[in-house]
Amino acid sequence: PHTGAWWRDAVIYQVYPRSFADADGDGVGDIAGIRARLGHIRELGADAVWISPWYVSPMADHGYDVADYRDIDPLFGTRADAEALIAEAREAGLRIVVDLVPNHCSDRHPWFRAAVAAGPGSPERELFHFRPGRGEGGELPPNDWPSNFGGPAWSRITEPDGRPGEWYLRMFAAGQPDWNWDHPAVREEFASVLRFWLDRGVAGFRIDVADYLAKAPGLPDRAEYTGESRDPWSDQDAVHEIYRGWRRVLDSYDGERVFVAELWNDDPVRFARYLRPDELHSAFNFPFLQARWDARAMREVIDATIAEHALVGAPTTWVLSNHDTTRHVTRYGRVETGYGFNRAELHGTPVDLELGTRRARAAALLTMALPGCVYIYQGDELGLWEVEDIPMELRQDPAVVGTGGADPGRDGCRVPIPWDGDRAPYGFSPPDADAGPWLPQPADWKAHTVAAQTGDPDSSLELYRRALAVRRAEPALGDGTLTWLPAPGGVLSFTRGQGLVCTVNLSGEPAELPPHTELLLTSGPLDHGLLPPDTTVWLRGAE
Ligand code: TEU
Repeated sequence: PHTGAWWRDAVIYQVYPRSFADADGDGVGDIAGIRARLGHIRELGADAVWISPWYVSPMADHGYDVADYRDIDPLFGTRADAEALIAEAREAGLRIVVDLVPNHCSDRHPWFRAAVAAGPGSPERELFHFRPGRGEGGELPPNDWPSNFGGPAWSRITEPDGRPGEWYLRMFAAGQPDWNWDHPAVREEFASVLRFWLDRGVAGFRIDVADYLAKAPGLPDRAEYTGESRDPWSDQDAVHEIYRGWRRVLDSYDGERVFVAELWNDDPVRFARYLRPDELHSAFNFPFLQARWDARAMREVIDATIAEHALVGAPTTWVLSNHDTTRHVTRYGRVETGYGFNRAELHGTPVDLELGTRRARAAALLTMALPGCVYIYQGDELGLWEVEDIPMELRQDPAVVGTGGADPGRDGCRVPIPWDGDRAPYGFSPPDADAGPWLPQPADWKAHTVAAQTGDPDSSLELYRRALAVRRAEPALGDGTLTWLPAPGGVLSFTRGQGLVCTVNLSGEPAELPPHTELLLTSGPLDHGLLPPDTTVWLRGAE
C-alpha cells in the first residue's frame, strides 16, 4: 500500500528515554530498557522510533543540553548499547530516528568551557554569542530577548580572573548556551555529527527548535528588529543555507534517511520554506496539535495542512502529543474551556477524563486515517493523561524554576510508563530497584498498564494495535489525498479512495453513518446504529 519513500506515511513512535523503561533500577529509563521493550513498539505496529536525546548531558533540560554529541550519557548506557539498539531495531523492522539539538549545547560542553576559560575577545568565544552587558557595570543583559523558560535569554559568567564578566545568549535554560551558527567551525562540527550517527545506521534526525539556529545580525532588541520573521531570534533566512548543507550530507547516504523539524511557526508560507527537496523532508504539525475539538476548526487545519504541504511536495504529519505538551486526553477533557493548550493558564482546572479519553480515541483514528505520517508519543497508546498533581517540589522541568512556578512545566506528560503490576513502579523499574521512578506515578494506573490493556478489546492499546494493523493492510491509507464527503454540522467525513471512509462525530448529537458495506473499526460503541458524539468510525463505503 505504501508507495514511495517510507517517511511519507510512516508511523513514528516517540521514546522519551528517561521515562520509557528502567533496566538498571536507578529510577530513570535507559537504553537497555528500550531494548527490552522494543517488542511493544513492534507489536503496536510502528515503522520507526524517534528517541529524545540520549547524549552525554548534565540533564539541566533532561538531555536537551548536550555535552558530547557523539556519546551516550552513562545514565542511559553506552555507545555500544545505542549501536545494539539500532541493530536490534533494524532486525525488528524498526528504523531509529535520533534527536539532534543544534541550537544550543550544554554549559559543560568542552567548547563552551574552553570559551569561558579563554576570556573576552578570544576566538573560542566566537563559537557562542558572548556580549558585554548593558548598564554601568555591565549588570544588564545585552538585549531584551526572553528565554523560553522565563526571564531574560542571557546569563552572566564569572571571568577566569574572578570578576563578573560577559553574558552569553541562551534561549532556553542557563545551562543551554546557543551556538553561533555564523561560525564555520560550528557548521563543520554538526556536519560531522550528522555523519557520525548516519554511519551508525540511524534513519534520520528530529531537529530541535529547527528555526532558531540563525539569529538576526547584531542581535537587535525586539523594537529595533525590522526583519520579516516574527522574532529576531528565529526563522531567519540564513537558516535555510544551513539546511541545504545538511541535506547534501544526508543525501550522500542511501536516500532512505530523513529530517523532521521541530518548528513552531504558525505562518504557513514561512513554515513551508523549510520543506523543500533540498532542505528538510518533514516537520511536526503543531497547528493540528493545537486545534480545538471542533469540526470547523479541525477541518480548517486539516485542509490548510494538506494544501500547504502539497504545494511543496512534503508529506503531512499528524501529532497529538509530545514530551513538551499537555497530554491530549487532558486537553480534550477540559470541562470549563472545552479544550486547553495553554498549560500555565489551565493547569489544575477541572478535567473530565472520560470525555477526554473518548475524544483521544476518536482523534487517534482520525490521525491514522489522514494522509501522511503519524507520530505517537509513548503512552498515547495507553490513553495516559497529564499527571497534574505532581507536588511542586518534585517537579524537575527547568521551565518550572525559570518562571517561578507560573508554568507548571512538562513533568506531567513525562511520568514513567506503566508496563505491568498493580502499583508503582508498574514494571517501569525492576522489582529490586534501588530507587523509585524519577517522577511519582499515579496510584490509579493499575488498569492502564500495557499488561492490563493487552487482550482487552475495549482498551486504548488494543484500539491502537487494531487501527495500525488495518492501516498497514489498507492500500487506501497512508500517503495520498482525501475527499470530503457531505456530512451534517459537527461531523467530519472523508474518503481515502478505494471506498475507505473515516467519519468523526465532533458534535453533541448522535449522527447517521454514511452508506457503507462494512464496519472496519470504531473508536467507541455505536448507539442503535448511530455514531455517538466524540466517536470515529472507519467504514468500507458503498461505491
Ligand atoms: O522544545 C522547543 C520549544 O520551544 C517548546 O516546546 C518548549 O519546550 C516550551 O515552549 C517550553 O515550555 C524543544 C524540546 O522539544 C524541548 O524539550 C526542549 O526543552 C527545548 O527544545 C530546548 O532544547
